Amino acid sequence: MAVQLNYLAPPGWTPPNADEDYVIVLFKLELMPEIPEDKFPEAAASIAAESSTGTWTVVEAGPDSGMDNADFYKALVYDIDSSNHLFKVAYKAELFELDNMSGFLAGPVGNVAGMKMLKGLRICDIRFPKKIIERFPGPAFGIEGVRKIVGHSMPILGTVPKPKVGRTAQQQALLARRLWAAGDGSYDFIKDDENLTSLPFNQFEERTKAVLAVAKEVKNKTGQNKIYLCNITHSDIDVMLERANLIKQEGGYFLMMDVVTTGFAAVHTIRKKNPGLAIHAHRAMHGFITRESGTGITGKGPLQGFSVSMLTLAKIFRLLGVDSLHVGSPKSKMQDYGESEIIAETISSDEILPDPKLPTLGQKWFGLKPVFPTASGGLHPGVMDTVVAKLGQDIFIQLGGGVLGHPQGVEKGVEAALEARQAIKNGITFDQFIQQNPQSALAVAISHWGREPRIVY
Ligand code: CAP
Ligand code: MG
Repeated sequence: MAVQLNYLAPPGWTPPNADEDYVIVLFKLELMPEIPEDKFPEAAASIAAESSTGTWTVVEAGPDSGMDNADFYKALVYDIDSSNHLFKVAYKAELFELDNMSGFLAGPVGNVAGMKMLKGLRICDIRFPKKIIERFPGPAFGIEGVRKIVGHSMPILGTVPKPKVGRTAQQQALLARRLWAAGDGSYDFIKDDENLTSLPFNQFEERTKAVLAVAKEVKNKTGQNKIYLCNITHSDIDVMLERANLIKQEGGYFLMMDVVTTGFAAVHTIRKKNPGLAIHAHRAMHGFITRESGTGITGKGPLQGFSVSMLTLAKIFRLLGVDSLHVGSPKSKMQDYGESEIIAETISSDEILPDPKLPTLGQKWFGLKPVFPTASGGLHPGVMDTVVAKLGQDIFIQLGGGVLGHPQGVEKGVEAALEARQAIKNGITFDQFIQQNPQSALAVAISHWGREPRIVY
């Protein structure tokens, strides 16, 4: 006997008690041009089947076939928006091993993107239920914990050395000293660039010791904690742990890792086994996964390819336990279609509702600690007011070129960023500030870069 399971929910069905019991995935698909439009619901059902309990054909359904469980645990397509090719799929939480992110992703983000009928497919969002959320560690520090380390409640400012790679370990320590001594001395962090790991001319161990020695020196002098986001990224998790241990031993507070290139298992393991450091998550490579160039990115219109939204990845990294995460930014050099604001709120609040402008599902976090959003990419002091207005005060702002490229030098770059932060805090617009302080470092920065990002060709 063979049975065809039905992966389409009856009209009007919604998953009962979804926030406890169901994973909801919001898909958008683009069929190959030769597939008739009326096949859309069938295609959606095939995605639900392949990503839960089914396959491409009817299979044997005898007493020992497991078909009864397959029917019980099958995912269901519901809330179909035929005109925009959007649909939701509800998966019972117990279809998955509840604490296994890599196993879970093999379902909804598994084989489906390879299916021949598809010209494009996007995972717009995943809404996780309590049963899964409570099985993940989440951030060890979260926003409150990181605030305790930095000791203030303003946006947290820092710089990645540019050139991206070039300085020796000792030269980087010199730069750290200059950044932390500039202005009133309140600049917060220095961060390694993503491709600076342990290179022949700038070795991880020497750099860590040298930069953290400067941080210690500043602490002894001023009492302020300074942050070094020290890049432990490696494809061998044991090496990353050794590096994390060295940071701890040298008195550091944070490690940095590239969470996409190292992978979900690495982030989960480092969260569990690192010696009590906060985790800063850089997201190099994400554009190859998250980027969609079609107008369908906003929900309406066609897709050009296959992607998983950054919003989805950001939720996963919060579950796995990073403390700060790059989320993009308004006025950055990278593509941003308004998603950075939604991501920032999603990772930093306990509940967010679906957004009316982009295809999203919202999320309830059931007390899991929140993550600091990090704004970066072509930012300079002249855009900081917009960044804070859109992403909030609880934010890391990274200015690489936007500090090191100040026409009057690095110290003036820091000063400009600190002036911008102070103006925002005092509720003074940048125009007012410049009028009152025409010779200031911020005035020079704005006359050099303006109030918009530079498009990089
Ligand atoms: C920024 C940066 C960051 C990107 C990452 C860079 O430097 O160091 O890696 O911002 O992008 O190398 O480009 P600038 P995102 O400040 O000089 O641009 O935060 O979007 O992941
Ligand atoms: Mg970088």
